Amino acid sequence: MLNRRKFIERSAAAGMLSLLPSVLKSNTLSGKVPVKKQLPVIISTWKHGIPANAEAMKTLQSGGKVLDAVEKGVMVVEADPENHSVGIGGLPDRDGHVTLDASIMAPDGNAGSVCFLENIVHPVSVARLVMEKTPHVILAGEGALQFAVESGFKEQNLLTPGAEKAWKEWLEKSHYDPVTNWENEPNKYHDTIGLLAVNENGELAGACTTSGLAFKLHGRVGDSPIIGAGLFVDNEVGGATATGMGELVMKTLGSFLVVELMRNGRTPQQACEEAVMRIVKKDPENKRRQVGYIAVSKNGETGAFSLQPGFNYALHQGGENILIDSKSHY
Ligand code: SD4
Repeated sequence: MLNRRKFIERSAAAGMLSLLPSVLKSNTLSGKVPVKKQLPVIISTWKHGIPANAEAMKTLQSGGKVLDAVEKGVMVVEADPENHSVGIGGLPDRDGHVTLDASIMAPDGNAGSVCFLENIVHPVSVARLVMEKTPHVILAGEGALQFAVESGFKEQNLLTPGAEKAWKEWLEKSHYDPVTNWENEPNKYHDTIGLLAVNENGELAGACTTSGLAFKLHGRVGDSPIIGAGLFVDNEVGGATATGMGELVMKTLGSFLVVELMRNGRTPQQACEEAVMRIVKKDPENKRRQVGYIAVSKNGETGAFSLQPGFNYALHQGGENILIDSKSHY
């Protein structure tokens, strides 16, 4: 646990360290996790990040753009029907609708997203088209679906038998209380995927995609499609993405906060910790909920931090693609 005193000590130490040349700063808050500054790097949330990272790295290595890499990486998870929190197979809202949120950001600062979108397996690709082919940033619901279909996406029922069964079981009690770390239950290792990539030239992109909170109210939109909340990338600085209870992330505009803290000299690790501490300070819900951030700087340094234990992330760097347990506040 990072108590207040330790946090203040660390922050003070970090303040002094900011006076040092960056090469000396690399081991500040990393704990057991080795801090590398090596490009290219791909980092993503949860265990499903491992295959997503592999696809993203393959895309980079075969000459793809960093934007292609983040899109292709998260598409692996969107297409997996066994994953009950992203794309097809996602758990529905309480009325039985699978409604998807996704966003994407490019190195030039451009951004696109969709929210409350039904019947499309790859919302991230629709988000990319919103970014590239329209003057807008977000399309929602029926309008997003209309745009997707007109752009050539096929409609498909996303409610798999497994997800429908889970929903019907939930309906028996209809008690709504988002569970912390349910993604870590056996055979349910999944949650929102947020993925950030920096290519060999230091160009950054990010993507985030989810079916949101299981059994949410119909019409609920989470943090993932809100630029600055669930995802933010600034090619001059770095990127950040969030997972967990989106309401806490939105109220603190968490990913933007992480990137701004990095802009002001924090390492990715320090920035993630400070953004989590902002939630601890501002939101009484924090004790019962999970939020996790991951971040990467332009030079390839990474960080992660969560409210509760149990959050993990996948890091592909220096020829290894590994799952790492995040440090947490509690
Ligand atoms: C949301 N942040 O919709 C997403 C869901 C998530 O752990 O990541 N849950 O709030």
